[in-house]
Amino acid sequence: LPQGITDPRLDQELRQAPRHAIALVLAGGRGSRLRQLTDRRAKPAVHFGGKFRIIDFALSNCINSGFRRVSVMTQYKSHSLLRHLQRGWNFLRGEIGEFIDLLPAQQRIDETSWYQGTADAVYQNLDILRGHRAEWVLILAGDHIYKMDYAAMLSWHILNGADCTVGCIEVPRAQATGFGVMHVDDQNRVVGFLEKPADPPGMPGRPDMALCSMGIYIFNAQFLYDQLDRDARDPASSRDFGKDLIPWLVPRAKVLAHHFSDSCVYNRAPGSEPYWRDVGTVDAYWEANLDLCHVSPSLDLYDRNWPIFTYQEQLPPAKFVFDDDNRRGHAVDSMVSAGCIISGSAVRRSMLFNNVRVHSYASLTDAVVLPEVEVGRNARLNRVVVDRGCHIPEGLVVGEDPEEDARRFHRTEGGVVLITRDMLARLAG
Ligand code: ADQ
Ligand code: ADP
Repeated sequence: LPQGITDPRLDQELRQAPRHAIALVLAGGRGSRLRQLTDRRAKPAVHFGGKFRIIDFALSNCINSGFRRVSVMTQYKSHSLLRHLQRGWNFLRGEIGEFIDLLPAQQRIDETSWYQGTADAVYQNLDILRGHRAEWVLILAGDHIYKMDYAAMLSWHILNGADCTVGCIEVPRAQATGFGVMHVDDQNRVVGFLEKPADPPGMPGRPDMALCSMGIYIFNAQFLYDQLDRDARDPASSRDFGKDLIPWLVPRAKVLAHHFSDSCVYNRAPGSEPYWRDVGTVDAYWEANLDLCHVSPSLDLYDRNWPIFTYQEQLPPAKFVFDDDNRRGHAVDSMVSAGCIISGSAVRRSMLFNNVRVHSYASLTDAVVLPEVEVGRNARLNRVVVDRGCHIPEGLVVGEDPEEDARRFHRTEGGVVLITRDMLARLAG
C-alpha cells in the first residue's frame, strides 16, 4: 500500500478496498502460438513450474492481494481448466462473502453467440456482476506469469481519481507489436492507445522502448457497466477491451497508466527486476520453465510471503535410485516434482512435473517434462517439451538431428522440440 498516508480514515478505506472489488479473470483464449500444448486445453490450464498451472499465478495474486471475490471466465477447451479450478480452487468461504466463481460462456444474452471479444465476456455476465454490488472491477488475463499486488494498483487508482487504470510494462519496441501500446503525459494519463501496432511508437526520451498494456484494468464498477452497455450498442465494435473499449475511452475519460514496477512483488534478492512473462510461444514457455532451475531465478517460487497456490494431488516424494547395473539415478540444476522416480539415468537442467519416470540409461537435458510421462531406457532427450502422459519409447533420440526432429515432432524456430501423445501415436502408427 502507498506509504505516508497520514489520514487514518483514508488509510482504512484503502486497506478495505479489495473487499469491495470483484476480480474477473479472463481465461477463455486459446493461445494458439503454444501449438499442440493448447490443442486440448486453454492456455491458462497449461502446466507450469513443476506443479502449477498458468492461471494459478493470477489467482494467487488475487488471494495474496486480498481480492477474495473472483470470477473466472472460460470458453475455449475449458474442461482441463474447470477440473483444475474445481479441485484446487474451492477453498474460499462463501459464508464470509469470499468465492471463486466459474463463468463459462453460456449464451446468457444472445442465443447464437459465444463470447466475442474480452469485453463481451464481461458484458454477457453483467447481471451476475451487478448482483455483487462491487465498487471496483479488476480485470485480469489468466495467462501470464508474474507476482503483483493488485491492492497497490487499486489504491493508486483510487488516490488518483481514475475512471480506468491500465497496468503497463516497458517492452523493447521490436517486441511490442503484440501489445496495446500507450502514450502517457507527465501525470500518467493515457493520451494515446494503439492496439497491436505494426510499428510501435517508442517512449519519449527512450525510443527503443514502448509502454505496453498488460491487459490488466481497474474500472469504477458503474462506469464499466455503462461503458459495456454503450459498446454493445456500437455495431462497429468487436467487443474487445484492447481493440475497442480502451481506445474509445482514452480521449473521453480519465484513463491512467499504472506501472507494474510500482506493484510488482519483488524477489527478496537485492536488485531483482520486475518479472512478468507471457509464455505465449513454445520457446518462451520452455525458457521460462528452465529459468526456474537456475541458482537464483528471477521468479521466486519459494517466497512464503507470496505463495502460489495450486491443486495438489497427494503423492510420495521424488526418488533417485541406482538401477540393477549400479548406475546412479541423479538430477542436477533441475526441479523434480513429487511422485517422480529417476532410476539409473541422468537429468540435467530440466523441469520435471509430477509423476515422471525416467528409466535406466536415459538422459534428459534442458527438458521440460509435464506430468505422468514415462521415459524409456536409453532414450536421450535434449531441448524438449514433453506433453503430459507421453510414453517415450526405449532408445528414442531427440535434439540431435534437427531434420529428423522436425519430421517427427514440432520443432520451433528456437530449436525446441515439442512432443505430444498424438505425435508419438503417429510415430508408432
Ligand atoms: P491479447 O494478448 O491479444 O491482448 P486477448 O486475446 O485479448 O489478449 O486475451 C486476453 C485474455 O482474455 C487472455 O487471458 C485470454 O485467455 C482471455 N480471453 C480472450 N478471449 C476471450 C473470450 N472471448 N472470453 C473469455 N476470455 C477470453 C491483450 C490486450 C493488449 C495487451 C495484452 C497483454 O488487448 O492491449 O497488451 O493483452 O498481454
Ligand atoms: P490436463 O490438461 O488436465 O493435464 P490431459 O493432458 O490429460 O489433462 O488432457 C487435456 C484435455 O484433453 C482434458 O480436457 C482431457 O479430458 C482431454 N483429453 C485427453 N485425452 C483425450 C483424447 N484422447 N481425446 C480427446 N480429449 C482428450
